[in-house]
Amino acid sequence: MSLPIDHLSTTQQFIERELAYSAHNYHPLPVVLERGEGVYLWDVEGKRYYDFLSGYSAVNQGHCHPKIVKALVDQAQKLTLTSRAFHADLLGEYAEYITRYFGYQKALPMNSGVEAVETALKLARRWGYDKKGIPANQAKIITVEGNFHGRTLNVVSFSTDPSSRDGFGPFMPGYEVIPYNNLSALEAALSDPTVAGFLVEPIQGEAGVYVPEDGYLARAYELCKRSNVLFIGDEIQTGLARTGKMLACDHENVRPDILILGKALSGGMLPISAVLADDEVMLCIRPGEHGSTYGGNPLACKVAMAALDVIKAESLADRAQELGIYFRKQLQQLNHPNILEIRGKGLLNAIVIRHGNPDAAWQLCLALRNHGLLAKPTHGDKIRFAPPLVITKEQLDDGIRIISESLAVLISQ
Ligand code: IF1
Repeated sequence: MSLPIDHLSTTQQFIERELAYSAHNYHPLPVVLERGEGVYLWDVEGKRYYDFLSGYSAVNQGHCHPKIVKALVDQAQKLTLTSRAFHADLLGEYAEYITRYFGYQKALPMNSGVEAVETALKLARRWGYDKKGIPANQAKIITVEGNFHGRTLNVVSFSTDPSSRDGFGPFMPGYEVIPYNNLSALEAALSDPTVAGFLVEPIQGEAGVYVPEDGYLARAYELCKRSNVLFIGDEIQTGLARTGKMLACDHENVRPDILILGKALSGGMLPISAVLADDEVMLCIRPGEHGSTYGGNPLACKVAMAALDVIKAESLADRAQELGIYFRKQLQQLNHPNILEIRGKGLLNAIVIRHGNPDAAWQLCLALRNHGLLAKPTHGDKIRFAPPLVITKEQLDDGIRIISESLAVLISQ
């Protein structure tokens, strides 16, 4: 017999309602959040948590950053959307701002991350035909195992994760998937003259914060250049200071031919993504050939400029770099028998836990929640730790204390 709904806890009531009316395409941790500020989140029962997921790195600037909120509110009262059928005053200003910020000639604004990935892939194909001279409909893009670039049918066509892909066929042709962090596989794949682009995450997020060997990106870039192939960097998750540099590719002084940004480009306010490239690539797409109703809207332009401003004004890349080194060192020093591996760069980190029990990472995340810290398990045995970059050393120490206390839950298993 099911209890009447008012017998359930507040949290449970919210969860039941969501399950009743919202599609079941996620399995969230049982916590219902209603407020955020900086590194903190509060649930509907008033309990406070450290956010160690940061909306998958969308809130690098911290929740509800006052400067970004102000930009949002001010612009929302003035003009939000015109469509690209007309010019709007802020697009030029924003495009100038973001291209100077990252050192590219042109920007193409989109909304979600995966739309920017799609845009980059279309650009690479078009460049392949117009500039490289690949015969019609034969352009190929190289991608890597363990990739995550979003959820559209095209992008899941080259996913190697069965839960992203299975049951969604038929799939888009034109992709070759090679092992990640493997330069000889890349070199072999690049020998095909129909290859237009190489799409890669500088650090793989979904795969469990998988950091390639030092030199991989730099050498991969060189190999691409040698074969006249575009290096396409998906920095949607790794970019915008998360890994201790403005871009993760900066660690190896690689400048992607096509750079893809999203997530923290709005600091969590609304979906804003962008593709950056030089004219030789970007101007291959001409009027009418690509676009989006919301892409480049005035509200997004204003919010993105504020979000980028905060990253520089608060030196978030340097903070991530320093605190990341400190965080991994402190975790190492716990010397915990149930932590098998600690990896990451800047404040994009993960631990691999010993798992006699396939549910261990989930149970650890429940324990972390009980102790006041929210993190997300991936692939059963990995937990990602990626707090907002505005976190202070004291708050990070407190987080480490919670992690250390919560790990005790694994000993009893
Ligand atoms: C989900 C992961 C993170 C991304 C990279 C493109 C996109 C993403 C490198 C697409 C999105 C998300 C989306 C979210 C889970 C999540 C995720 F665990 F799946 F891998 F962050 F780590 N490129 N990542 O990481 O961007 O279209 O979503 O704006 O899909 O459940 P989007």
